[in-house]
Amino acid sequence: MSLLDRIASLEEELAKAEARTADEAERFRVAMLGRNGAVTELFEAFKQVAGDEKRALGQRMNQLKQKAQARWEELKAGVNGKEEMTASVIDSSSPALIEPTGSLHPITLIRQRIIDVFARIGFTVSQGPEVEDDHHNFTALNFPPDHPARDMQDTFFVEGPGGFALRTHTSSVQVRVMEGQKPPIRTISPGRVYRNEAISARAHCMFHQVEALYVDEGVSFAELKGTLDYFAKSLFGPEVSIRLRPSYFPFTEPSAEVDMSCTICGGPGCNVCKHSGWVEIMGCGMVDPAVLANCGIDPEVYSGFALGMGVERIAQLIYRVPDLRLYWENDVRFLDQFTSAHLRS
Ligand code: 2NL
Repeated sequence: MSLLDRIASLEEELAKAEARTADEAERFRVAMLGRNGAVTELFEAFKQVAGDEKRALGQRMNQLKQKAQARWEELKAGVNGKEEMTASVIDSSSPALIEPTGSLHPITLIRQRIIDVFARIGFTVSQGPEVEDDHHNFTALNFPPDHPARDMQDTFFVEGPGGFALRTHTSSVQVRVMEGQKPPIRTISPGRVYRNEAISARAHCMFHQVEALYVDEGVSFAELKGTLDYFAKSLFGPEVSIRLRPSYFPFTEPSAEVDMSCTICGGPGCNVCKHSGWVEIMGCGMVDPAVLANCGIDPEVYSGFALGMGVERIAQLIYRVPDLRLYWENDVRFLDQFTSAHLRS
């Protein structure tokens, strides 16, 4: 048989070859491409061919070798597929795979905890528009016409007529509640608020606020203090205490900043409390009688307290978030820490 005929018959053999197991595929490789394999032997014979004939045959020889190799790869792949099929018997005793789950955002988690704490003492949740008019965001709240918060530098104004702006606090929602409802009023207003600030580790142009408002006959500062103490202990633990520092807001009189004993160091001082033992958690005060009157509530009959806090700030204290920008970068290494999957053991 000529070399050309032997090549052709081997190619036929290659095409017909089959393998049902890995052993059979390996036997094919040895029979064809092994040291004494048919293809290898043909190459030995090829060495004897005379020079000019060699060039013409060389290409066919190389094709044969490539075909043999390709066929071997095919047989191997087919075998692997089949072996996997027979091996995929379900092992009902093996532990279930826990699929990775998404998570609620830390701001969502803390906002819900704050809502729950107020819900237990009878506060409802109120919502309102994020684009507000001047009346609800400023005027009704006693902001004088020349107040700096009304400045372009502090507030995002919406282009066009009507003097609309992105609300700078959710007090605007509380104004809407008072305008539409008679006391007693017990409500909180969680929501996004906007301030025209440069973004840094401590400030953002958007943050989340929860305000609380209680209006009824005879509401006193003592009830405000009691509510603040209840709130701090519910959220941070029974060992925390609060203190008030006099402050100023246009819409409350008197007004105060609320500090809580530092939950990180417990008193002696650390970086978080700047070595004072106290951390600021919110602002509060008695609703200014002028604000009640602006909202159609008779200040001779009713009084009220209000408070407002930043959710990012509260979440920062609970989760020890070092930089506010982490909340909005959506880095899964940050977000993953709030999934419940890693809490399962
Ligand atoms: C803060 C301080 C505060 C209020 C919000 C309020 C609302 C009405 C009337 C009077 Cl309708 N007051 N809200 C009062 C005191 C402080 O927020 O630092 N927020 C992040």
